[in-house]
Amino acid sequence: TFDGTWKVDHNENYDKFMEQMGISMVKRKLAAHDNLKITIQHNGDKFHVKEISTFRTLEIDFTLGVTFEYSLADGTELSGSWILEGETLKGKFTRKDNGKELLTTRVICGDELVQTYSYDGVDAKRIFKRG
Ligand code: MYR
Repeated sequence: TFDGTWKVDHNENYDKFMEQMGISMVKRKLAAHDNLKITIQHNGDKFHVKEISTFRTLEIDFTLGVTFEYSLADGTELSGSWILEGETLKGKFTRKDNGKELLTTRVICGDELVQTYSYDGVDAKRIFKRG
């Protein structure tokens, strides 16, 4: 289950991914150490995610398959939705400023939650441990 609190442990190719997203070097350096912690609770199709980082604290509610809005810490606005395919949460979001797609997945691997990101040909991962 995805439920519980997850703290980011390490990243793979996240700097390149953020660069592709157009994020400045200074912001990327900060974002690489954002101490992201997410708490996921879900009940059927309804998810509640609490996100805490050095940038902000916010709470997000979404329903699988239902489009919602989400803003990144730098203000970039996305619109999209999550679905569950087997054991994998698959998110398909679109940037409102340029129409490009950001794909993301969440999957539990052993005692880790692995989130993948894909944007404009660049893939990255953030690996979380229970916290
Ligand atoms: C959630 O389930 O946590 C809320 C919705 C997440 C939407 C997509 C997340 C993409 C985050 C990309 C980070 C990019 C930093 C450049």
